[in-house]
Amino acid sequence: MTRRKFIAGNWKMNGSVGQVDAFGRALVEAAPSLDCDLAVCVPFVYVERLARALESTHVAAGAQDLSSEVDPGAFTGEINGSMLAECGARYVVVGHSERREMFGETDDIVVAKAEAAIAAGLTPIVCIGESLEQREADETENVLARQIGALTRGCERRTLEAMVLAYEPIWAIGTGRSATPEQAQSVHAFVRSQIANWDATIADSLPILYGGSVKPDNASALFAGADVDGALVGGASLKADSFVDIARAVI
Ligand code: G2H
Repeated sequence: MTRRKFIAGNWKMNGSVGQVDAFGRALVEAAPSLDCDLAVCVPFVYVERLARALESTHVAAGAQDLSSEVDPGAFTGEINGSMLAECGARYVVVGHSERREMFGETDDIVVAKAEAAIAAGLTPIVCIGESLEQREADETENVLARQIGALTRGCERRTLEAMVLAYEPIWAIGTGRSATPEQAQSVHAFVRSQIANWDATIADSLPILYGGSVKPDNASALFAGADVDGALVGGASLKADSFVDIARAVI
């Protein structure tokens, strides 16, 4: 199956009103020439503003987290998927390694958040990946198999059919040290085979993004991998120019 490439930005805890407005203006201009799916996941407070700025384009706005609680209630500080959808979000990053590591998100929480996203009509971009210690100990495939197993066991079928996966080796995140195209393709093929063991049809259509120091100068080599369906881009998504250049690297 031919999978359309998908480039998603993850601004992390960066940005300002001015930056959102400038990004929106640049993308309105560039979007007609970009032949791929696109999304930009920004801090909660900017989602609505970005969604409005991009409404004339095929570029979606998204968030970087959501509550695992679906219904409104006494959950101080939490934001649920319906609120994000009402503000114009179409995607939400779930289980980024920064949330797993710094905020104690377990595989079970990641499953619950992916389910909550789907319940609200959002597409979850679910992140998986190994640390440097795990890679050096030859544990990469075990770690990924555990993370994927949690998803295939815990998620409903409709969630797995709709989700996007992002493979982000933790050692490549924000370090300037990307995985090589060969490393990325080999892990993506493994990830797809793990999903195929559970359901070959879903594995075939599942978008698997690569994340970790993707930049305009390494994007096209990464995208050449048969199982690399695009990228989740952090630092290089903060400027419209580099985000657009990455999207132009799609073959
Ligand atoms: C990995 C990625 C975005 P960066 O976290 O999710 O960030 O491209 O800055 O490594």
